[in-house]
Amino acid sequence: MKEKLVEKAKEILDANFQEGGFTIPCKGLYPFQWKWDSGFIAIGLAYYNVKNAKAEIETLLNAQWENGFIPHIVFHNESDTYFPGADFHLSKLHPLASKEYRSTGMTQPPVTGFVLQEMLKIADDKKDMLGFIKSQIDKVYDNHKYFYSNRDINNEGLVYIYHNWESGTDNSPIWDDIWKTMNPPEYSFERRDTTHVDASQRPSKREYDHYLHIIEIAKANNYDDVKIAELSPFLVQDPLFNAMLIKSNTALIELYEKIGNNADKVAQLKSWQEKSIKGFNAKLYDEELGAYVHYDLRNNKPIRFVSSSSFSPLYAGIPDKERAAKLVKTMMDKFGGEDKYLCASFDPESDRFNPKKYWRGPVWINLNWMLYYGLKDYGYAEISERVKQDSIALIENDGFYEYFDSRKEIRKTETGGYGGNNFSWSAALLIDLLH
Ligand code: 2M8
Repeated sequence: MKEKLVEKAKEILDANFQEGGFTIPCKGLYPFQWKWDSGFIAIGLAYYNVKNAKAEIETLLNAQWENGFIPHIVFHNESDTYFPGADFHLSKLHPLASKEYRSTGMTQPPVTGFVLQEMLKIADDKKDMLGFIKSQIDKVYDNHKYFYSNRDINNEGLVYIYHNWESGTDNSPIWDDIWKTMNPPEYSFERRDTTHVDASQRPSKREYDHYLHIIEIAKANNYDDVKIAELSPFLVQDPLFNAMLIKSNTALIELYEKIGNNADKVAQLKSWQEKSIKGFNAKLYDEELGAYVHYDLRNNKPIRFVSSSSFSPLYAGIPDKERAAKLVKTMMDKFGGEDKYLCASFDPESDRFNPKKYWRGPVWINLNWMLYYGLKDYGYAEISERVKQDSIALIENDGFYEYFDSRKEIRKTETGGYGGNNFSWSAALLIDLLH
């Protein structure tokens, strides 16, 4: 069974790999290169196709802007199966945008640092992989420098995101209260996602109005970071995003130490890291909820909901042992019942939970993958093993879907896999989990 699943996963990754040297997340639905998808995909590829794994990362980093920014989507081709595309985002408005690649003017969680480290762990030929990393690592460092120089506006070691698409958890109920502070125009546009996937599993038209409106504001200001920080109605410190940055800092420090001769960069990374971990624990932990939460910088208040992002700091070594124990208890109490697969993307006890709709409740394999390793590192062998086995079972029973229903019993009458099928990061991370 294991061999068959891995074989199928490889077939999916191979079919989604494109001539331009990158992998689409899913045929039709997502026809370009996405930043954090690319990272997870490269991990899977590293097990059996080192050439493609390297190409994946190199292609993404080639689209980096002169200020170190790495965009969330790189529009390598002219596909019109996706909205909003290159002509809407207009990255060229920013003076330092890539001249060669069209992209969005927003980013996504900074996973590339820890992905490079994973690739080194996986590679048989360590010398060759370290050589590759040496050729790319400064770009990732520059990306971190971009974040700390432009997005830590209060100098507290925490960077902001200015759009829900930057979070990766696009329509999470976390953002609902922010939408209530906005009243965007009703744009007319042609959605493409709902031609590929059941509309009830995707964000609503009105939600898309909000998403587009934030971009219109950023575009009117040529994607200038200072202006965005001043004017964007959405300005959030996201625990998942910041945990990814911290995890990648650790990876960059260890990789630079292996490479040698980079004492200045190592010192800088260590200083960012110290401040970030301190700021993170001081500001984003909610004692009463026993979980990390988002902070709404625009409206100056914590967003007090528990989601799978709340537990992602385990993957980055952020909580101390005592706090980690509280996090695990919260996770198991709310998300961990025997009738459920771990780990729903949003609090199943909340009235905002929706088990079928995108980031409002379903299980996502990339978050599970992080939780598996995080829990394991903190010594929760049994629970981490359950996260792993649940992830495998979901894919085995339902298929290589984009997201999954956490409720076991619904499978008596229907399938529990939703969104796009033959989804690349579900395939790539399964290869890692089964290794
Ligand atoms: C989803 O997001 C895109 C926008 O970026 C969309 O809905 O059109 C999210 O799940 C995101 O995290 C992911 O990177 C992307 C591609 O898989 O799809």
